[in-house]
Amino acid sequence: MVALARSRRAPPQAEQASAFADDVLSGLRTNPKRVPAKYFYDGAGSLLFERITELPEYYPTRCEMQILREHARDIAKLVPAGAALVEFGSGSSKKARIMLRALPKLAAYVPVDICGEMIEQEAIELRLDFSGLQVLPVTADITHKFALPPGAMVAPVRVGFFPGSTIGNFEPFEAAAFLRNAARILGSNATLIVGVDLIKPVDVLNAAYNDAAGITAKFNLNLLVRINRELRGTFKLDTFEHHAFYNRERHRIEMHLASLKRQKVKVAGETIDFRAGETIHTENSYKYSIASLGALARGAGWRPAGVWTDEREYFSIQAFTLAG
Ligand code: AVJ
Repeated sequence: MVALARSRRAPPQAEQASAFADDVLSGLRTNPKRVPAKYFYDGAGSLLFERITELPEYYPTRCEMQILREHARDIAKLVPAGAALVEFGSGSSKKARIMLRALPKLAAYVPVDICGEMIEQEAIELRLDFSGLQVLPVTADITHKFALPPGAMVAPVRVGFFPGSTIGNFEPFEAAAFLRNAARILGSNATLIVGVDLIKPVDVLNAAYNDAAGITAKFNLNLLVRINRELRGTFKLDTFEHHAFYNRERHRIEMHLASLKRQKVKVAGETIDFRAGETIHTENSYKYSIASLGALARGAGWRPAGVWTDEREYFSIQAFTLAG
């Protein structure tokens, strides 16, 4: 029986809370106003996102799961025996489970996520379902530097797994920085498997972020609920509206929260003024072509090693390798 290494400690609560406060306040002081999309994922936000993935209009998760299921054996060929699989922004680990079933010789699975509660709970279940696999969760913000646990460092090679088109939340220059950082963290001979949403007809994109059931709107507005609760915010939810649209020039879905009237809101004791119609930009979800992501990855030192898509070419799994 393999000893289960203890999970790494989350950063002190105070430190996390102040990063949230600093980022929200500085984002609300600027014009146009913005808050980083990573703050959607508190407990309630993570659950709302899970519901989004089941919506009829939200194709990405279903497409990606289908690609993974259909090509798991092929993709698994890029993961050597004894490797550690490091998942960036793992959330519920639903996609990793497909990979794990195809990877019986994996040494360790390292889910890294900003939502500690979620991955600690998942780790317990994964250990039951994959006996003999070391599950080493790391609570960390993947946009910051973080260390891998010793159990991942002793493996002869590390494979990064970054599904969900989370890379689309980054500005292209940030995505390039992330890819460079992933190369550094994973080390020589690493492989990186990335799930990326593709450019497609605008109607399909707009519908995916404006679902009829209003779950995406709830997910977006939950950011204000979180600010109210954690930062003594006074946002009135019925005075803000969910806006989501495809920006063709920049190949991205933008999500905003629009103030329905001129108003003042307090956050952490500070007064924030809103004009009628003024928005808080809460998310970008960039869409790539296979070629455009390939170019970005090459610029960050990675070599394309495989591409898999669904039949409509809505979504892609792209693999890259590092030389020496
Ligand atoms: C988790 C970043 C892939 O951009 O599609 C879903 C988040 N936002 N609906 C996306 C999201 C609104 C999602 N990602």
